[in-house]
Amino acid sequence: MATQEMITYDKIKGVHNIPLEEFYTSGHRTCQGCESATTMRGFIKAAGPRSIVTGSTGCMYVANTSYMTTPWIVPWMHTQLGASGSSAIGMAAGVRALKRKGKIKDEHINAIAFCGDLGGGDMGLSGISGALQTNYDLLIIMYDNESAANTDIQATGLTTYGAQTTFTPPGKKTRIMQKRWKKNVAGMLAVGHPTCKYIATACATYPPMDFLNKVRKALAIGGPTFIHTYDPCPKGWDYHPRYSHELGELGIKSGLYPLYEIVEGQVTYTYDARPKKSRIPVNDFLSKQGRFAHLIQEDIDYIQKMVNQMWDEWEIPGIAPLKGVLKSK
Ligand SMILES: Cc1ncc(C[n+]2csc(CCOP(=O)(O)OP(=O)(O)O)c2C)c(N)n1
Ligand code: SF4
Ligand SMILES: [Mg+2]
Repeated sequence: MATQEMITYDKIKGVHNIPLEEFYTSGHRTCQGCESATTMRGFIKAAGPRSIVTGSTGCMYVANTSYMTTPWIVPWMHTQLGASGSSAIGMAAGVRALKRKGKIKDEHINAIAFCGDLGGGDMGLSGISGALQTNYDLLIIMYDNESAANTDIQATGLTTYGAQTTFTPPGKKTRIMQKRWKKNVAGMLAVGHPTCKYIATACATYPPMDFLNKVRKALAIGGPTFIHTYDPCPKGWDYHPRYSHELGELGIKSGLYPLYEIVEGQVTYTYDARPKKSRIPVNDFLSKQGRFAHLIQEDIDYIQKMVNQMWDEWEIPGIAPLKGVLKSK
């Protein structure tokens, strides 16, 4: 059940349709080539000015609020590192109460909360789960740069296998310290939250317009919704800032980052990596980043094997890590 009048948006068909108005403007201090900043700029462009936003601690808080300045043009609040879910509920409940009491006009207001992969995917997972079980109109965006970037690139549950971080330095005795497979946050939330109206994964710049339209779709559907974005980070991933867009595209085309949306239990692949020929070798993605420079062929083969398994053997490829049902005994 929607909690306020629904909003409609036009589909953004090409670059000429992208709104010119900016609500995340200049004046931030993110690194050159920061894809998470593009995610911020994009989601609020797609959502428009009748939006309120909270963001949990991380690069997208610290670099965007230095020295008492901010690039946010819409009302924006900082929330505690693990609190994106609860702050989303608070915002949506506040909007509902103010309208009920006649204190604000009865018009649609978007409640959007964002969090990083550590803040949302690890620390704040329970709060997000709670938010997705409400009937509030809210959207949570988890921007995933695959590390606790703001505190100098520590591994999180979403860091790609094998990556060098300050928590997982490659050594002489142990070549690989990051031995966990990336946590499947969007898939986990999708299979466990029947109240959640829309779940998607996205990348700010690939395929063009896709992320913007996913944000619009989520907001138009209302209900609790969730989007996980894959955000190349030049500092943490160790590459020249000019290649951020290219790395996002390579991550998706290699099959490492499944791109899809789920509406009412129905999956649509935005980039269909199920056919083998649509997947490029994972090494085309890995070899362009310093964080994987220590990998040897054996490690690359292992990552390729795991990615192939995800697309060829999972019951719902790239989303639900089950391989089917065994005959009962
Ligand atoms: C409860 C709590 N623990 C630790 C910190 C220190 N801290 C601030 S930002 C951050 C990393 C956040 O990582 P992520 O959510 O992935 O966002 P990113 O920095 O990558 O943008 C940490 C550990 C904090 N602010 N609050
Ligand atoms: S460290 Fe990464 S996520 Fe943080 S501002 Fe720089 S590029 Fe963006
Ligand atoms: Mg992060």
